[in-house]
Amino acid sequence: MDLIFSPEVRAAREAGAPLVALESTIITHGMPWPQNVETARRVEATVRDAGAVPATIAVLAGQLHIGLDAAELDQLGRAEGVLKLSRADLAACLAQRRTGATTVAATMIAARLAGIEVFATGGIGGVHRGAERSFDISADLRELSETAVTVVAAGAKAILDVPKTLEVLETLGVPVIAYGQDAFPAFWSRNSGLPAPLRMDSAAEIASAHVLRGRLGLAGGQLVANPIPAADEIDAAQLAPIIAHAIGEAEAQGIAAKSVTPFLLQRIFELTEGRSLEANIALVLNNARLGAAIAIEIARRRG
Ligand code: PSU
Ligand code: MN
Repeated sequence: MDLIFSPEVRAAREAGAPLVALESTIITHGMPWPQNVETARRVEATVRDAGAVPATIAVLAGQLHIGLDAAELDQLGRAEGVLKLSRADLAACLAQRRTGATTVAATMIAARLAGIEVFATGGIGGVHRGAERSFDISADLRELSETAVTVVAAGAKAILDVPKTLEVLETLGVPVIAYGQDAFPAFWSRNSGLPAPLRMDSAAEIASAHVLRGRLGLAGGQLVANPIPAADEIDAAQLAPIIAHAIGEAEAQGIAAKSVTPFLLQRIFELTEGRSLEANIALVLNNARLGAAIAIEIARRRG
Protein backbone atom coordinates (compact mmCIF):
# COMPACT_ATOMS: atom_id res chain seq x y z
CA MET A 1 0.00 0.00 0.00
CA ASP A 2 1.35 3.38 -0.97
CA LEU A 3 0.73 6.56 0.89
CA ILE A 4 -0.25 9.37 -1.49
CA PHE A 5 1.48 12.55 -0.39
CA SER A 6 0.28 15.95 -1.60
CA PRO A 7 3.04 18.00 -3.25
CA GLU A 8 3.14 20.33 -0.22
CA VAL A 9 3.54 17.45 2.23
CA ARG A 10 6.11 15.70 0.06
CA ALA A 11 8.22 18.85 -0.05
CA ALA A 12 7.93 19.28 3.72
CA ARG A 13 9.07 15.70 4.31
CA GLU A 14 12.08 16.18 2.06
CA ALA A 15 13.00 19.38 3.86
CA GLY A 16 12.42 17.91 7.33
CA ALA A 17 9.86 20.63 8.02
CA PRO A 18 7.42 20.24 10.94
CA LEU A 19 4.12 18.64 9.93
CA VAL A 20 0.73 18.65 11.63
CA ALA A 21 -1.81 15.95 10.75
CA LEU A 22 -5.49 16.94 10.46
CA GLU A 23 -8.48 14.60 10.43
CA SER A 24 -11.28 14.49 7.89
CA THR A 25 -14.27 13.11 9.84
CA ILE A 26 -14.69 16.58 11.31
CA ILE A 27 -15.17 17.73 7.68
CA THR A 28 -17.60 15.02 6.53
CA HIS A 29 -19.46 14.15 9.74
CA GLY A 30 -18.67 16.95 12.19
CA MET A 31 -19.69 20.13 10.40
CA PRO A 32 -22.24 21.08 7.72
CA TRP A 33 -21.25 22.18 4.22
CA PRO A 34 -19.97 24.80 3.35
CA GLN A 35 -18.56 25.72 6.78
CA ASN A 36 -16.79 22.36 6.87
CA VAL A 37 -14.62 23.12 3.84
CA GLU A 38 -14.12 26.77 4.82
CA THR A 39 -12.98 25.66 8.28
CA ALA A 40 -10.69 22.96 6.90
CA ARG A 41 -9.02 25.59 4.71
CA ARG A 42 -8.67 28.02 7.60
CA VAL A 43 -7.21 25.31 9.82
CA GLU A 44 -4.62 24.50 7.16
CA ALA A 45 -3.80 28.21 6.74
CA THR A 46 -3.45 28.59 10.51
CA VAL A 47 -0.92 25.74 10.63
CA ARG A 48 1.04 27.37 7.79
CA ASP A 49 0.96 30.82 9.42
CA ALA A 50 2.34 29.24 12.59
CA GLY A 51 5.32 27.85 10.65
CA ALA A 52 4.36 24.20 10.07
CA VAL A 53 2.83 22.24 7.18
CA PRO A 54 -0.71 20.80 7.37
CA ALA A 55 -1.47 17.24 6.26
CA THR A 56 -5.19 16.53 6.04
CA ILE A 57 -5.72 12.77 5.95
CA ALA A 58 -8.46 10.83 4.13
CA VAL A 59 -9.03 7.74 1.98
CA LEU A 60 -10.07 8.72 -1.55
CA ALA A 61 -11.16 5.89 -3.85
CA GLY A 62 -9.14 3.34 -1.92
CA GLN A 63 -5.96 5.40 -1.56
CA LEU A 64 -4.64 6.76 1.69
CA HIS A 65 -3.91 10.45 1.17
CA ILE A 66 -1.55 12.38 3.43
CA GLY A 67 -2.35 15.98 2.51
CA LEU A 68 -5.22 16.94 0.22
CA ASP A 69 -5.08 19.57 -2.50
CA ALA A 70 -7.81 22.23 -2.72
CA ALA A 71 -9.94 20.27 -5.20
CA GLU A 72 -9.76 17.04 -3.18
CA LEU A 73 -10.72 18.87 0.00
CA ASP A 74 -13.65 20.54 -1.70
CA GLN A 75 -14.87 17.27 -3.20
CA LEU A 76 -14.66 15.45 0.12
CA GLY A 77 -16.51 18.25 1.89
CA ARG A 78 -19.42 18.11 -0.58
CA ALA A 79 -19.56 14.34 -1.03
CA GLU A 80 -22.46 12.30 0.32
CA GLY A 81 -22.14 8.82 1.76
CA VAL A 82 -18.49 9.13 2.76
CA LEU A 83 -17.57 6.38 5.22
CA LYS A 84 -16.49 7.21 8.76
CA LEU A 85 -13.26 5.32 9.30
CA SER A 86 -11.91 4.27 12.64
CA ARG A 87 -9.21 1.63 13.36
CA ALA A 88 -11.62 -1.19 12.43
CA ASP A 89 -12.57 0.25 9.04
CA LEU A 90 -9.37 1.57 7.52
CA ALA A 91 -8.08 -1.58 5.79
CA ALA A 92 -11.57 -2.55 4.60
CA CYS A 93 -12.04 0.87 2.96
CA LEU A 94 -8.71 0.51 1.15
CA ALA A 95 -9.49 -3.07 0.07
CA GLN A 96 -12.89 -2.08 -1.29
CA ARG A 97 -11.50 1.02 -3.03
CA ARG A 98 -13.99 3.27 -1.27
CA THR A 99 -13.83 6.82 0.05
CA GLY A 100 -13.75 7.48 3.75
CA ALA A 101 -12.95 10.18 6.27
CA THR A 102 -10.59 9.38 9.11
CA THR A 103 -11.58 9.77 12.76
CA VAL A 104 -9.06 10.61 15.45
CA ALA A 105 -8.12 6.92 15.75
CA ALA A 106 -7.63 6.36 12.02
CA THR A 107 -5.85 9.70 11.55
CA MET A 108 -3.37 8.73 14.29
CA ILE A 109 -2.65 5.44 12.52
CA ALA A 110 -2.09 7.18 9.17
CA ALA A 111 -0.02 9.98 10.73
CA ARG A 112 2.29 7.49 12.39
CA LEU A 113 2.73 5.62 9.10
CA ALA A 114 3.68 8.92 7.48
CA GLY A 115 6.08 9.83 10.29
CA ILE A 116 3.93 12.73 11.51
CA GLU A 117 4.08 13.08 15.30
CA VAL A 118 1.49 15.80 16.00
CA PHE A 119 -2.18 15.92 15.12
CA ALA A 120 -4.63 18.76 15.79
CA THR A 121 -8.40 18.34 15.90
CA GLY A 122 -11.51 19.60 17.68
CA GLY A 123 -12.61 16.97 20.14
CA ILE A 124 -11.80 13.32 20.64
CA GLY A 125 -14.33 10.56 21.01
CA GLY A 126 -14.77 9.24 24.54
CA VAL A 127 -17.02 7.34 26.88
CA HIS A 128 -20.63 8.16 26.06
CA ARG A 129 -23.15 8.90 28.78
CA GLY A 130 -24.99 5.69 29.59
CA ALA A 131 -21.97 3.64 28.49
CA GLU A 132 -22.72 1.28 31.38
CA ARG A 133 -25.75 0.25 29.30
CA SER A 134 -24.67 0.95 25.69
CA PHE A 135 -20.96 0.06 26.05
CA ASP A 136 -20.31 3.02 23.70
CA ILE A 137 -16.66 3.88 24.21
CA SER A 138 -14.82 5.48 21.30
CA ALA A 139 -11.95 3.58 19.72
CA ASP A 140 -10.08 6.92 19.93
CA LEU A 141 -9.23 6.19 23.56
CA ARG A 142 -7.53 2.88 22.90
CA GLU A 143 -5.72 4.38 19.92
CA LEU A 144 -4.20 7.00 22.19
CA SER A 145 -2.74 4.17 24.25
CA GLU A 146 -1.24 2.40 21.22
CA THR A 147 -0.11 4.94 18.64
CA ALA A 148 2.66 7.41 19.35
CA VAL A 149 1.10 10.65 18.14
CA THR A 150 0.49 13.74 20.28
CA VAL A 151 -3.14 14.80 19.77
CA VAL A 152 -4.24 18.37 20.46
CA ALA A 153 -7.97 18.64 21.20
CA ALA A 154 -10.19 20.96 23.23
CA GLY A 155 -10.95 18.32 25.84
CA ALA A 156 -13.97 16.06 25.73
CA LYS A 157 -17.38 17.26 24.65
CA ALA A 158 -20.12 17.50 27.22
CA ILE A 159 -22.11 15.00 25.12
CA LEU A 160 -19.74 12.47 26.68
CA ASP A 161 -19.35 11.26 30.23
CA VAL A 162 -16.23 13.30 30.98
CA PRO A 163 -15.33 11.66 34.34
CA LYS A 164 -15.57 8.17 32.80
CA THR A 165 -13.55 9.32 29.78
CA LEU A 166 -10.76 10.53 32.09
CA GLU A 167 -10.90 7.26 34.06
CA VAL A 168 -10.51 5.16 30.91
CA LEU A 169 -7.61 7.30 29.72
CA GLU A 170 -5.95 6.81 33.11
CA THR A 171 -6.51 3.03 32.94
CA LEU A 172 -4.97 2.97 29.47
CA GLY A 173 -1.95 4.97 30.63
CA VAL A 174 -2.56 7.93 28.34
CA PRO A 175 -1.06 11.23 29.52
CA VAL A 176 -3.80 13.86 29.62
CA ILE A 177 -2.20 17.30 29.68
CA ALA A 178 -4.22 20.47 30.16
CA TYR A 179 -2.53 23.36 28.42
CA GLY A 180 -2.09 26.51 30.52
CA GLN A 181 -4.61 25.67 33.24
CA ASP A 182 -5.34 23.07 35.91
CA ALA A 183 -8.83 22.11 34.78
CA PHE A 184 -9.63 19.64 32.03
CA PRO A 185 -11.49 21.67 29.38
CA ALA A 186 -14.92 20.66 28.10
CA PHE A 187 -14.79 21.48 24.38
CA TRP A 188 -17.34 24.31 24.08
CA SER A 189 -16.37 25.61 27.51
CA ARG A 190 -13.01 26.06 29.18
CA ASN A 191 -13.66 24.20 32.39
CA SER A 192 -15.21 20.76 32.83
CA GLY A 193 -15.14 21.14 36.60
CA LEU A 194 -12.63 18.28 36.77
CA PRO A 195 -8.89 18.65 37.27
CA ALA A 196 -6.65 17.40 34.45
CA PRO A 197 -4.12 14.77 35.55
CA LEU A 198 -1.23 16.81 34.11
CA ARG A 199 -0.64 20.45 33.24
CA MET A 200 1.91 22.04 30.92
CA ASP A 201 2.32 25.69 30.01
CA SER A 202 4.50 25.54 26.92
CA ALA A 203 4.77 23.73 23.60
CA ALA A 204 8.41 23.01 24.45
CA GLU A 205 7.48 20.98 27.53
CA ILE A 206 4.85 19.02 25.60
CA ALA A 207 7.39 18.30 22.85
CA SER A 208 9.98 17.15 25.40
CA ALA A 209 7.50 14.79 27.02
CA HIS A 210 6.58 13.41 23.58
CA VAL A 211 10.24 12.72 22.72
CA LEU A 212 10.96 11.26 26.17
CA ARG A 213 8.06 8.83 25.90
CA GLY A 214 9.73 7.47 22.79
CA ARG A 215 13.05 7.15 24.62
CA LEU A 216 11.29 5.29 27.43
CA GLY A 217 9.96 2.85 24.84
CA LEU A 218 6.36 3.68 25.67
CA ALA A 219 3.73 2.95 23.05
CA GLY A 220 0.89 5.39 22.64
CA GLY A 221 0.46 9.12 22.38
CA GLN A 222 -0.40 12.09 24.52
CA LEU A 223 -3.69 13.94 24.74
CA VAL A 224 -3.16 17.70 24.96
CA ALA A 225 -6.35 19.37 26.16
CA ASN A 226 -6.28 22.97 24.96
CA PRO A 227 -9.10 25.17 26.32
CA ILE A 228 -11.24 27.10 23.85
CA PRO A 229 -10.37 30.85 23.84
CA ALA A 230 -12.41 32.66 26.51
CA ALA A 231 -14.09 34.95 23.97
CA ASP A 232 -15.53 31.97 22.10
CA GLU A 233 -16.73 29.70 24.89
CA ILE A 234 -20.35 28.80 25.53
CA ASP A 235 -21.49 28.63 29.12
CA ALA A 236 -21.75 24.98 30.17
CA ALA A 237 -24.98 25.58 32.11
CA GLN A 238 -26.57 27.06 29.00
CA LEU A 239 -25.62 24.02 26.92
CA ALA A 240 -26.57 21.36 29.47
CA PRO A 241 -30.32 21.21 28.69
CA ILE A 242 -29.64 21.29 24.94
CA ILE A 243 -27.24 18.37 25.22
CA ALA A 244 -29.67 16.43 27.40
CA HIS A 245 -32.42 17.03 24.84
CA ALA A 246 -30.23 15.85 21.93
CA ILE A 247 -29.19 12.71 23.83
CA GLY A 248 -32.86 11.99 24.59
CA GLU A 249 -33.68 12.25 20.88
CA ALA A 250 -30.81 9.95 19.96
CA GLU A 251 -32.08 7.34 22.41
CA ALA A 252 -35.68 7.67 21.27
CA GLN A 253 -34.64 7.24 17.64
CA GLY A 254 -32.39 4.27 18.36
CA ILE A 255 -29.26 6.04 17.09
CA ALA A 256 -26.29 3.76 17.84
CA ALA A 257 -22.64 2.98 17.12
CA LYS A 258 -20.93 5.26 14.59
CA SER A 259 -23.98 7.46 14.12
CA VAL A 260 -24.18 8.73 17.70
CA THR A 261 -21.48 11.42 17.61
CA PRO A 262 -22.48 12.89 14.19
CA PHE A 263 -26.16 12.88 15.19
CA LEU A 264 -25.52 14.71 18.48
CA LEU A 265 -23.20 17.30 16.87
CA GLN A 266 -25.80 18.04 14.17
CA ARG A 267 -28.68 18.37 16.65
CA ILE A 268 -26.69 20.60 18.99
CA PHE A 269 -25.79 22.77 15.99
CA GLU A 270 -29.49 23.11 15.15
CA LEU A 271 -30.62 23.64 18.74
CA THR A 272 -28.00 26.35 19.40
CA GLU A 273 -28.82 28.00 16.06
CA GLY A 274 -25.26 27.61 14.92
CA ARG A 275 -23.50 28.87 18.04
CA SER A 276 -21.99 25.47 18.75
CA LEU A 277 -20.45 25.51 15.27
CA GLU A 278 -18.88 28.95 15.78
CA ALA A 279 -17.29 27.75 19.00
CA ASN A 280 -16.19 24.53 17.32
CA ILE A 281 -14.45 26.49 14.55
CA ALA A 282 -12.69 28.79 17.03
CA LEU A 283 -11.37 25.91 19.10
CA VAL A 284 -10.10 23.95 16.09
CA LEU A 285 -8.14 26.99 14.90
CA ASN A 286 -6.75 27.41 18.40
CA ASN A 287 -5.68 23.75 18.42
CA ALA A 288 -4.06 24.10 15.00
CA ARG A 289 -1.87 26.92 16.36
CA LEU A 290 -0.76 24.89 19.38
CA GLY A 291 -0.26 21.77 17.25
CA ALA A 292 2.08 23.71 14.95
CA ALA A 293 4.05 25.07 17.90
CA ILE A 294 4.49 21.54 19.31
CA ALA A 295 5.50 20.13 15.90
CA ILE A 296 8.14 22.88 15.56
CA GLU A 297 9.54 22.03 19.01
CA ILE A 298 9.62 18.30 18.22
CA ALA A 299 11.36 18.96 14.88
CA ARG A 300 13.96 21.04 16.74
CA ARG A 301 14.62 18.14 19.12
CA ARG A 302 14.86 15.61 16.30
CA GLY A 303 16.98 17.81 14.02
N1 PSU B 1 -15.64 15.61 18.06
C1 PSU B 1 -15.99 16.70 17.38
N2 PSU B 1 -16.18 16.64 16.06
C2 PSU B 1 -16.00 15.48 15.39
C3 PSU B 1 -15.59 14.31 16.12
C4 PSU B 1 -15.42 14.41 17.45
O1 PSU B 1 -16.16 17.74 17.96
O2 PSU B 1 -16.18 15.46 14.19
C5 PSU B 1 -15.30 13.04 15.38
C6 PSU B 1 -13.81 12.71 15.42
O3 PSU B 1 -13.40 12.26 14.15
C7 PSU B 1 -13.73 11.58 16.43
C8 PSU B 1 -15.04 10.89 16.17
O4 PSU B 1 -12.63 10.72 16.25
O5 PSU B 1 -15.96 11.95 15.98
C9 PSU B 1 -15.44 10.00 17.30
O6 PSU B 1 -16.50 9.21 16.90
P1 PSU B 1 -17.00 8.01 17.84
O7 PSU B 1 -17.57 8.70 19.05
O8 PSU B 1 -18.03 7.29 17.02
O9 PSU B 1 -15.79 7.18 18.14
MN1 MN C 1 -19.03 5.11 19.62
